Amino acid sequence: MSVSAHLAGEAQRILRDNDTGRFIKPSPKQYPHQWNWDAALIALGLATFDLERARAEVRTLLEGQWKDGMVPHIVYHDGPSDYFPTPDFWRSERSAAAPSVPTSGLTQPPVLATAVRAIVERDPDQGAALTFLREVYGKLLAWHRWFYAARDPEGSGVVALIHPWESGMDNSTRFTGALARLTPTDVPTFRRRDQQHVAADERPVAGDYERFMYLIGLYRDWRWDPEALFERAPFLIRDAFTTAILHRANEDLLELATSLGEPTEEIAGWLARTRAGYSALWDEAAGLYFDLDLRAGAPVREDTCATFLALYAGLASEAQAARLAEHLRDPDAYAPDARTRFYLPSAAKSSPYFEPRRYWRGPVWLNINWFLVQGLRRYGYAALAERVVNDTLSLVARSGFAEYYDPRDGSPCGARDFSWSAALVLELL
Ligand code: 9WN
Repeated sequence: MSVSAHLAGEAQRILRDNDTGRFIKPSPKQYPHQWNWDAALIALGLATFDLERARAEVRTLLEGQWKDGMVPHIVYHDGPSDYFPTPDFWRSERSAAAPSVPTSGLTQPPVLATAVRAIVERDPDQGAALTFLREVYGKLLAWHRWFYAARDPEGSGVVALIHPWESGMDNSTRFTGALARLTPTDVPTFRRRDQQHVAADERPVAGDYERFMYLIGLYRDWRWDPEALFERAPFLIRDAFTTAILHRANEDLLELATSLGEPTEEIAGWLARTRAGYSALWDEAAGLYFDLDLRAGAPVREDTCATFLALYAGLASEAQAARLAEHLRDPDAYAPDARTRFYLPSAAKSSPYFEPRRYWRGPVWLNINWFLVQGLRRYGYAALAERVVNDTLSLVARSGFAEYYDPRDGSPCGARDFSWSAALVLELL
């Protein structure tokens, strides 16, 4: 059997093993509920071999959609487990917009419309594909509308996060400054459960967790009301990463609208708004995109993998793309050298905060590699894209489908048999 056939078989097995019957868990033990961008990435992978299962994953995630359009970051279909926070920590029911199934009160990067487009386009039965699309289209549109209304009420074109978890890159070095400025008071009592399955030095530090819980405590007291959150959240960052994913998802949504004969003006308006606003994040001297910390009133001058998502979204000019590609080839920043052997460290090696095994502060994540490959191909950097594909496949071949990897030696970190690692390898093969 070829290496590719073996990897594909293993990847499919992991997705099947993590399938609860209703949704696919991100990993066997560490994450027993349905997560938002995990479900979208998993659906993309499923769409390579089981379209019906891919459609089911999308439908199940959308069961958690709030009445105001938000698709939450965790859906607790089966109630509490040994994962913390449990539903009673979120108290989503304090919002009149919450659905009947318990959920978190935050959202996550909106990859879903991109996955739906792949599911629709790959279906040889276009009649069935359009029936599915009609079922979910309005829900995707409502979610994107919510993003612009709730997280960009000022119309800047760049959506803001109220919690690091919304980025999916929880303890990224780009949040270190904003988290350090918080003074957690009246933190609800909590006990971390994440270190029961994963080594403590591969997880966020105690100070970060305390701040994650402090923010949740505040927001549930404000009944998860989007207006209050945008006005009062002590953590409010206009995020280059989520905005790039949203922009790309809007390109896909526009295509889907066209195939249904639905109006496209509103989506075209969002695309124009983000295209205009995103350029304000570019720092010409650094040659990088930086988030904007609205509470500090200053750019977040941290060099992380988030900067490359502008390629995935087509938001960079040719000249900006060339600067980003140059940066990718710089061994002091991201390129493999004596210190690291694999693309793409999640934070630049030059960052004082770089930690090669600690979660989003240095390890390689396969979803980020997948976004990067799409972006490099989009701008014609084929050789660099192939290098990232090769690194991704060698990581998996040597260390299995881990949640993340140490970029120095490729050893596995975090959870094992991780669903999106499996799904995206299927996409890349
Ligand atoms: C909090 C499920 C999720 C991913 C995130 C990743 C991690 C959760 C946690 O796991 O976050 O949402 O408990 O650490 O950071 O990107 O969606 O795989």
